[in-house]
Amino acid sequence: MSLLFPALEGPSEQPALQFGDRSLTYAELGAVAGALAERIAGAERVAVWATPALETAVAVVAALRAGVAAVPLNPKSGEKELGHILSDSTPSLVLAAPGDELPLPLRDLERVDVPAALPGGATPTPAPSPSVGDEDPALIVYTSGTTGPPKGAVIPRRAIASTLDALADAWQWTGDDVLVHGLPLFHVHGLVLGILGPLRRGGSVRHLGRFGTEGVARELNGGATMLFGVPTMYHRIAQALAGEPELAKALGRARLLVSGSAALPVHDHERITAATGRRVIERYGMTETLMNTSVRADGEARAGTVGVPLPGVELRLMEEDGSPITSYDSETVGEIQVRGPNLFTGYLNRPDATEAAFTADGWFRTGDMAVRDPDGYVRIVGRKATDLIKSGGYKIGAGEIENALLEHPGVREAAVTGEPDEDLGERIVAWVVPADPQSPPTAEELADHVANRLAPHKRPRVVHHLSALPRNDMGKIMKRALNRD
Ligand code: MCA
Ligand code: AMP
Repeated sequence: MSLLFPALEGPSEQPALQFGDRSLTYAELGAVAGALAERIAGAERVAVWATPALETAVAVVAALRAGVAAVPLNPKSGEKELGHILSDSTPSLVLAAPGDELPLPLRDLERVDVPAALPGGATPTPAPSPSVGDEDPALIVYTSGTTGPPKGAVIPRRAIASTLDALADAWQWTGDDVLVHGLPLFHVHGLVLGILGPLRRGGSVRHLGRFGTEGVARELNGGATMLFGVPTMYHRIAQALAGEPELAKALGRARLLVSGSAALPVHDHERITAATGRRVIERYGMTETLMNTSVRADGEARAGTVGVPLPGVELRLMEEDGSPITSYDSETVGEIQVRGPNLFTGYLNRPDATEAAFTADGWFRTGDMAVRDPDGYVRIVGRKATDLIKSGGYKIGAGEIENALLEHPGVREAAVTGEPDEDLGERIVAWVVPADPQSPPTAEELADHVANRLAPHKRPRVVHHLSALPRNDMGKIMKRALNRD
C-alpha cells in the first residue's frame, strides 16, 4: 500500500490541524490516530459523527490508517436520512467526540470515543496496516440523486491520492501552505480537499468551526495562505468587503482563493477582484469523481470557467446521441464525461445505479453540460437533470424532498423545484396541494418537517399552495408550468 500521509511517519513538530484553540502537530496526530487505528482495525466500515471538530479529522485519519472505510455522517441529519444511511452502509462502530450526544438510530451501534490528545503526551506512531490496497474503499460519501434516497459513493484510496496530487500540481500546493476553511466535514469538498489535502502535502489546515468573514480575515492575516469555499461563502465575502477593510487586506495577501461545488457568479468574482486585487479560481468536481478540472495557479484566472482537466483526468463533451464534440468554439454544448484514477468505484449496494452512471466504454456521465473555449478551458452552462438543486453548494434531489413532504399529513400532493437565489445559488421551492385547503400547513411547519426528517439544508425556503398540480395527459407533473400565478 502506498502511504496516503507520508508526513505522519516522522516525529514532526509541524502543525497539522487546528480547530479553534485546539491543535495537533504531525507527531501528535500520528500518535493519536495510530492508537485509534489499532482500536478499530479489523472493522469493515465505521461511521464518523462528522461535526466540524478536531475529532472528525482524527477519526477519518485513523480509519484510513487502519484500512477501514469511513462513512461520514452529517450531524444535522434527520431521522429518515440517518436511518437510510445506517441501514445501507451497516457500519459496525460509530466514532464520535467524547460528550457528543448521538441520536437514537446510532445508539444501537458500538461507540468509540475519539481522543483529541493522548494522555501523557505523544508516543511513537504505530505503523499503518500493511494489508490495505490502493483500490480498497477509503470513504463512503452519501450524495443525492434526482429521485429516491441518497446513494453511497464508494471512494477508493487511489482516488483520494490521485486527486490530491493532481491539485498539488495545478495549485503548486506544498507543505508550506496553510489552508483556512469553514466547510462541513461530511462531504468531499470540506473533508477530502479541506482536511486530507493539507495532510497529504505535510501542510496545515485551520478550520473555522463555522464559516464567517471575521474568521477568514483573522486566519489569512495570521499567516494562512489558501482559502477554500463554496460560492455562497464567496458571495458573503463579496458583500462584506466594503465594510470590513481587514477582510480585503487578508484576501489580498492570500496565495490562492479557490471556489467550488457550484458556479461562482461573475459579479462576485469581479467584486472580490476589485476590492482585493486577487482573483478567485474555480475547480470542478463531484462526489463520484473527486476533482476533474481547475484553473491552474500558473494559468489565466478566467471568471465563469472551471479551467482545464487536471493531470490524469480525461474529459470529453458528448452530444445527446453519444457522439463526441470535437470543437473548442465556446458554443457547442455537450455533457461532460470523465475517466481517470480520480473516479469512485461505484454506489454501495446499487449495481443498477453504478451501471447507469457509466457509458459502455467506461466513461462517467456527470450530467453537467458545458462548452470548451479554444484553449481548452471548460465552461459549465447547465445540468441535464432539472430535478437536482444546488443550494449553498449542497446537491439536493427534488424527489427526496417531495417524498418527505408527502409524509406530512397536511400534504396531498407536492412538487419541488429550484429557483435562483443570490446567496444560495438556488433555493428550494415547494409546491403543495394541501389535504385540507381550509387549513393548509404553514411554510414553517413544512420546513421543520423536512429539516427534521432529512437535513436542515434540504428544507424548502419558499412554499406555494395550489389547488392542483399541473399535469400532462399521462398524469406527469409539468414542473415547467409551475409559477406564482
Ligand atoms: C435553520 N436551521 C434549522 C432550521 N432552519 N434547523 C432545524 N430546522 C429548521 N427548520 C439551522 C441550520 O441547521 C443551521 O444551523 C442554521 O439554522 C442556518 O441554516 P442554513 O440557513 O441552512 O445555513 P446557511 O447559513 O444558509 O449556510 C450557508 C453555508 C452552507 C454555510 C454556505 O450552505 C454550507 O456550509 N455549504 C457547504 C456545502 C458543501 O460543503 N458542499 C460540498 C458538496 P447552524 O447555524 O448551527 O449550522 S459538493 C462536493 O463535495 C463536490 C465534490 C464539490 O465540487 O465540491
Ligand atoms: P456533489 O454531487 O455534491 O458532489 O456536486 C457535484 C456537482 O456540483 C457537479 O456535478 C456540478 O454540477 C457542481 N459543481 C461543482 N463544482 C462546480 C463549479 N466550480 N462550477 C459549477 N458547478 C460545479
